[in-house]
Amino acid sequence: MGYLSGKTVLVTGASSGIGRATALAFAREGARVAVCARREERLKELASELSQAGASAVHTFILDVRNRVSVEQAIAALPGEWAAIDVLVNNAGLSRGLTKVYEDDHENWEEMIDTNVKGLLYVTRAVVPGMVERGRGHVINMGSTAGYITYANGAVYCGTKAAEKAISEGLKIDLMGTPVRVTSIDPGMVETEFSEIRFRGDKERAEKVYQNITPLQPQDIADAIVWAASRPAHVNIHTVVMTTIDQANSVVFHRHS
Ligand code: NDP
Ligand code: 8X3
Repeated sequence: MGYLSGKTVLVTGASSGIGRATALAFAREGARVAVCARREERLKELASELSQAGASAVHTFILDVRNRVSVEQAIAALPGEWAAIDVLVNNAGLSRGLTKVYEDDHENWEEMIDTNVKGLLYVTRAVVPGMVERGRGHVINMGSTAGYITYANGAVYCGTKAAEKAISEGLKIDLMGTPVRVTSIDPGMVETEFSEIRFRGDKERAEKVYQNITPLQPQDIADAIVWAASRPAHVNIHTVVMTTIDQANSVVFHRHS
C-alpha cells in the first residue's frame, strides 16, 4: 500500500484544470478525496470519475473560497470521517484581464486578490489548526512562475502569486516545531481553462497564449503534487518550480515557428 492510500485529501478548485487532475491523481493513489469548487455539476461528474480511479472514498461540496464565513462553515460542517484532512491542496485561483494596472478595472483586482490570496488564507486558517492538533498534515499551495518575475500587464495576478509565495514561506516558519509540512508548487504555462477565464470566454485569444508552444498539462502538475505529498514524513519539499521545455521563466518563451 502506498503512502497516500487512505489519507484524506482536500482539493479546492477541483472542477477544472490542475485541481481536477490533482484530485484524480490522489484517487489513483487510493486516497480519500474531498473536492470543492463553485460549479456543482462538474463536481458531480468528477465524483464518479474519482471512485472509478480508485479513491477509497469521495466527498464533494460547493464552496466559493472568497466567502470567509462559507469557508469556515463548510470546513466545520465536514462529516466526521472527513474532518481530519491530511493534505490540503489550495489550488482555487484565477486571473482576470491582461491590462496596465493604471487602466485596469478594480473588479478584476478584487476578484484575483479575493480568490488567490484571501481565499487561500481563509481555507488555510480553517484547516491548519486541526492538522497541528492531530500532529500531522501537509498544505500544498498553488503558486506560479508569475510570483517570481512580473510580466507586462499582469501586475495584480503576479502580485497575488508573489503573495502566495510569501504566505507559503511564512506558514512554514509559523509551523516550525510541528510536523505539518508546507509546499508551494510553482508552474509556468499550463493548458487549462485559465486563459479562457482570464479573457472572459474569448477562446481565440486564449488559444493564442499556447500557440506554437508545448505547454505543461494539468497532469504534469498533479504528478509533482502527489510526489511532494508522498515523501517520507520528515521531508518537506518547499517549492517545485516547473515549466514546459519552451519556457525559461514567466517572460521568456520559445515559440516554434
Ligand atoms: P482553471 O480555470 O482550469 O481552474 C481553476 C479552478 O479554480 C476551477 O476549478 C474553479 O472552479 C476554481 N475557482 C476559481 N475561483 C474560485 C472560487 N472563488 N472558489 C472556489 N473555486 C474557485 O485554471 P487552472 O487549473 O490553471 O488554475 C488552478 C490554479 O493554478 C490557480 O491557482 C492558478 O492561478 C494556478 N496556476 C495556473 C497556471 C496555468 O498556466 N494554467 C500556471 C501556474 C499556476 P469554479 O469556477 O467551479 O469555482
Ligand atoms: C499562470 C501562468 O504565466 O500565465 O500562473 O501567469 S502565467
